[in-house]
Amino acid sequence: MFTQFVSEHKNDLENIALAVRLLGMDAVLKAKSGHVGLPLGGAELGTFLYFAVMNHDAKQPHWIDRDRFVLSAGHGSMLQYALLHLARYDLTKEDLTQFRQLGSKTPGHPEFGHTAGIECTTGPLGQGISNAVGMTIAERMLAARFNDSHHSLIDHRTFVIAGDGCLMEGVSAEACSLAGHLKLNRLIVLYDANNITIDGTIDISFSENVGKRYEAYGWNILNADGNDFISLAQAMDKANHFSNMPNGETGPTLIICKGIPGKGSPKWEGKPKIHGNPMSAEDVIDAKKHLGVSNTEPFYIPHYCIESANKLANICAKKTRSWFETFNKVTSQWEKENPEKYNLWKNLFENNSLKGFQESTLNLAQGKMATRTASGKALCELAAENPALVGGSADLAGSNLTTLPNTTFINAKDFSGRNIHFGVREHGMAAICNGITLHGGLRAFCATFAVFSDYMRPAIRLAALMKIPTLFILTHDSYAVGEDGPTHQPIEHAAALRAIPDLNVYRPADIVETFVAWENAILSENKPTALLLTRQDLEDIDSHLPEQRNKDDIKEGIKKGAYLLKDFSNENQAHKIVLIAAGSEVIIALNTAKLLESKMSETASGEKVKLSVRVVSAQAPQVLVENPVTLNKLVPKEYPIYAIEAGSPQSWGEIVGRNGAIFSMKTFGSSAPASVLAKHFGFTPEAFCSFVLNQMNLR
Ligand SMILES: Cc1ncc(C[n+]2csc(CCOP(=O)(O)OP(=O)(O)O)c2C)c(N)n1
Repeated sequence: MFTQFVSEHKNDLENIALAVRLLGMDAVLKAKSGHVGLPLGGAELGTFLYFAVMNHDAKQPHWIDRDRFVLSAGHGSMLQYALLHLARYDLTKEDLTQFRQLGSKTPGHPEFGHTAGIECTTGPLGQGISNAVGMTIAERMLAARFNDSHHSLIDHRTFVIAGDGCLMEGVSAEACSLAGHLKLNRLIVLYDANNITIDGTIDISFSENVGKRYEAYGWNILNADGNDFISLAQAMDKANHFSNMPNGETGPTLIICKGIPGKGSPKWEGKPKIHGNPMSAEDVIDAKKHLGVSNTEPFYIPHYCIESANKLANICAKKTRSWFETFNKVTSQWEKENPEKYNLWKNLFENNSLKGFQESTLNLAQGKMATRTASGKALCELAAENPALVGGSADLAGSNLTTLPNTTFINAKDFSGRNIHFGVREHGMAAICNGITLHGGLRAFCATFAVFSDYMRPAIRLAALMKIPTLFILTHDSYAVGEDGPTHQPIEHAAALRAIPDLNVYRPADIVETFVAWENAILSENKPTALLLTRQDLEDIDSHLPEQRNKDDIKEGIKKGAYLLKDFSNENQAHKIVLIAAGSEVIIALNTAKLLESKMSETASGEKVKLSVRVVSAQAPQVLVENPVTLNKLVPKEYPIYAIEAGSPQSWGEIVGRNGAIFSMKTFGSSAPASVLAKHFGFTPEAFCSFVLNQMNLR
């Protein structure tokens, strides 16, 4: 089918590839930076996908059943920008002239949410291809929910262009291994095997047989000449055959495309240096002449190239129209005969926001328990209301408490479940979950021990950068992991996560705070959330207060980062101080306040002093510092402020200022029972009390 199409339209495709090369060279030259290697060497790969293979429509860039395309080799962004422009997406020639300039639609690497037609932000190598695995999983899960023997409303492929760099990265190995295991035959990767990376030819560091490695993952391996449309089409016909097989029959496909780096530039063809930006203005003019274009004016595209692009883009758009005709027919039938499916479709695709808890559920959130247990309960409650929620853990489901009830784990043959076994692949898991969320229709959660968030960090960062609400559940959040020792006890992780812009990081102190954190996470539409949760049981804070907290205060508190748990006692003459804490240390702060208030303290000169203590619970100290009004109200500068957290101190400096101090951890943890470690590291009311008194020169 593709071979026939390409034979019929070979001239048009060649014209478009020519335009891609011209635009790529001009944009990189004008920007004086960027990567011209891919627009030159990969012009045929991109043109082939956008104009001969994919079902997509520039006028409907969010059409749910469009084929997804991921430029995993994001440094070659000008390849994609040129293709989007030629395919008539909302990207003008003027936009291309602004390549890499401030505020342009054509930033250095493709950015999701910024430029029409960009499915995900790429550039950190290996992430894009891993996102694509997630998109393919999402497609299969949605297909299992909506397709029947008569109609396939969800029926698309996910295509990737990846280079040597992407396939060297560990994250791609994790994700592609799972893709093979799940036999994701709708994933088709065009591997631009051009033998070069930045430092030279790949033989300096990369000598395995990539095809054999992917074959071992369970992929189909095909070969093609990356600069020859017919060769590409022949391979794609086979890949397409694989992708049409039923679930569980065959794996994804890797087409190893041997191409010539820098093709089109007589000076740079085949040279490793072409990866970056070596072409001078003269080199560009020479290349244009070599390509048969005598008008060397910057950004000039011959009219025949535009005509070819328009012609093939029109053919493409027709497929979208026919999908909508089927869609209208099928859904009006569902509306009458299958309201469950009809409502599910509406729920997943038309109501953008997910649902929070029923008020009554929040009231039931009571009792002593680990916040991971509270999280498990919250997740189950929310999953019952939100069919979009899907996900799992990196082989720690029993510890992270993330398995959804009343549903199954997906497997190669059956994607109707909502649980996913990611295996021990944290980085791949996080990137895959971003892909699931990016796909649309589903919201992914994933889980592991907090200490291993380091393994997921690049993907968590990208979720924040893309402003997508993927959920990261991170349990076992302190030294209180206990006997497993320092390798498993997070220290700097909370602070490191809080340092990521646009990531909601919540460290709840008990069951109610956990429920409220979960609700916020679910209602977030444009920020990912990381939940830091305890392994150990925590007291229900209400049981330590004279009266129950007001749920609205907690809800408001999470939005502003903190809320008041206990105010100063009314005693006149007392010295006022504020204690502030997050997570498992909140209860310590509360009990410390009681201790401090229960006795008279003494200055060095023997003067008696009475302390009056306010306690603030700060699930998100990084949010609190962004809300100066709340910060000043809850923790006024005029009082000494003492923070406590079983982790690195960095989150609290701005809050306590120079008049306060932070009780934290500056060493790794240790292997021992949690209760022993609590005493050893001083996370007890008695030790914190001594710390505070000491700081105030009191006894
Ligand atoms: C995680 C990560 N590490 C390093 C880089 C910097 N970098 C950008 S492109 C590149 C080489 C990529 O080689 P390849 O994928 O073969 O692309 P080609 O040279 O063929 O364009 C590197 C190391 C990056 N973008 N991401």
